[in-house]
Formats: sequence, structure tokens, C-alpha cells
Amino acid sequence: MFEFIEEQITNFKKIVFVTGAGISQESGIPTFRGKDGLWRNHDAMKLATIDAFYDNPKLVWEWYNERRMNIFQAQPNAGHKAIAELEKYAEVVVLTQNIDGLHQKAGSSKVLELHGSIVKIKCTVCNFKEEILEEFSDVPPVCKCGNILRPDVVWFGESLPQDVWQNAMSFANSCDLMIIAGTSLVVSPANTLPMYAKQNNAILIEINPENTEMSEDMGLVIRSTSAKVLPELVSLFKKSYD
Ligand code: BJW
Ligand code: ZN
Repeated sequence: MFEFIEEQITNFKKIVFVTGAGISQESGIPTFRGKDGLWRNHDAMKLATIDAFYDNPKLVWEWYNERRMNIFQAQPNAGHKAIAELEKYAEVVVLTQNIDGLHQKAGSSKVLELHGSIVKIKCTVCNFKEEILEEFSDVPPVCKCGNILRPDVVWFGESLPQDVWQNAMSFANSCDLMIIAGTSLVVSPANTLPMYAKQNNAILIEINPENTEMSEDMGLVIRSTSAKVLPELVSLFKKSYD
């Protein structure tokens, strides 16, 4: 499976991971578009847009509360841990679309959360932001300014945090290896990151049991799950740094 990479291994110095819901699937967190994906039973337009939130803030809050409880019980899997382990050998940056914090929990120190975080909230009107320390008895919670608070995540039609996106593009632009794991690559602008890496002649590796729209652009596609593949891949890299 890894012949290609064994030939190509050249002490990669800057490795960027682009991750999505699939990397946390083996930690018990459902994906969005996979077999048991959230969007198979829920309408994204009723849960993940600002209009949906204003229409029914209670529903959206309850959905995020439920997901937060699931996420709090989840532990990083072998895939998250392998990525964290690689930091001992190379400069590693994780650009994740996930809001679950599992990369950080596994020990990765450079994680850019492109779509926000399930533990953060912000005001719909003023600049107030905070971390959720305990569950709210009543939803939606209200800000000191009198307006409602919302999860600090990026919904459809919303821009990614400018600083986070600028940094993500520059890491993608300057890496020599990009590993894309557990994302369908259907959501923009995150799905443009592999192209920035390609422009820099980086090697692209995709880890996904299913085909994606960009599989053809990859240098190597590994059709398996990330918790199986990443530990093997990382131990191969480790040998190249010895
Ligand atoms: C495994 C595995 C295992 C399984 N191991 N792999 C028309 C109208 C309005 C907007 C648009 C439009 N057309 C395009 C847009 C832009 C839009 C977009 O891309 N839409 C597409 C769906 C068409 N994007 C946006 O709106 C973004 N903002 C933006 O573009 O701003 C500019 C703009 C402004 C105004 C108007 C238009 C543009 C924002 C996107 C925000 C996405 N938000 C969500 C929810 C919030 C976070 C949350 O609650 O968690 O983010 S949606 C959801 O999708 C979530 C994810 O982060 C994101 C990506 O999904 P991901 O991670 O790829 O998961 P899946 O489920 O899709 O894939 C999992 C993969 O894993 C699968 O391939 C499996 O095979 C694999 N897998 N098990 C490895 N064990
Ligand atoms: Zn406020």
C-alpha cells in the first residue's frame, strides 16, 4: 500500500494535515455526508445557517448541545494520536474543519479550527465571545447586551474567521506534504487548500474509504480509515527521520 510513499520519502519538513469529520468517525462522532452522516437525517439548511438559527434558535441550540455531549465523551483515536506524534519529527500543522477539539486533546499543538469550536459561543450582535464552562439550563442563552448567544461555529453562507483562513492558506502554500484525511472536500473554501499545496509542488495524500471529487488530483489515495492508516504512515515517516 505504501510503496509510493516509501519511494518519495525525503524527510518532509513541513507537513500539513487537512482533516474533516471522517477522522473522528472512529471516535464515535458521526460524519455529515457519510453512511450514518448527520445530513442524512437532518436538513443542513434548518440547522447550519444564520437564518435557521433566527427562525428557531432553541432547535439549533438543542442540536449543538446534543452533539457537544457526544463530543465530550469522545476520545481521540489512533489517527489523531499519530498526527500528534509526528510533531516530534517535523513541523506539523493541522487545518481542521472539525469543531470537536480532538486533535488538541490528542496533543497536536498547531491546530487551526476553520469552522470554529463546539465549546465556544459568541453574541449575535456585540463582540462578546466565551468558552462554555457549563451547560445552559435555558436555551438560547442571552448575552449581557440583551441579544441571543450562538455557537461560535461557521455556518453555510458565513465567512471563515479571516485570520484563521489567511494562516491556513499560507501553511498550505508552503508545505512539502499535505495529508487530507476524512473529508469529502465538498465544502468550500476548505476544499481549495489541496490546490494551494499542489501549486507549491507538495505531495498530496488522501486517506478516505470513499472516493472524493478531488481523488484524481492526489499523488496517492489510500482507501482505508484514518485510525488504521495514519499510525502506519507515521511510523514510516519516523524511519525516514532516523
Ligand atoms: C472517513 C472515515 C474514516 C468516513 N476515516 N475517512 C450556495 C449557497 C450558499 C453557499 C454556497 C453555495 N454554494 C457553495 C457555497 C459555499 C458553501 C459550500 O461549500 N457549500 C457546499 C455544500 C456546496 N460554503 C460556505 O458557505 C462556507 N463559507 C463560505 O464559502 O463563505 C463565503 C460565502 C459567503 C456567502 C455566500 C457564499 C459564500 C462555510 C462553510 C461552513 C460549513 N459548516 C459546517 C457546519 C458547521 C460546523 C459544525 O456544526 O460541525 O461544517 S457544514 C459541515 O461540512 C461541517 C464540516 O466541517 C463541513 C465539511 O464536512 P466534512 O468534514 O468534509 O465531512 P463529510 O461528512 O462531508 O465527509 C466525511 C468524509 O470522511 C467522507 O468522505 C467519508 O468517506 C470519510 N470517512 N469515515 C477516514 N473512519
Ligand atoms: Zn452581546
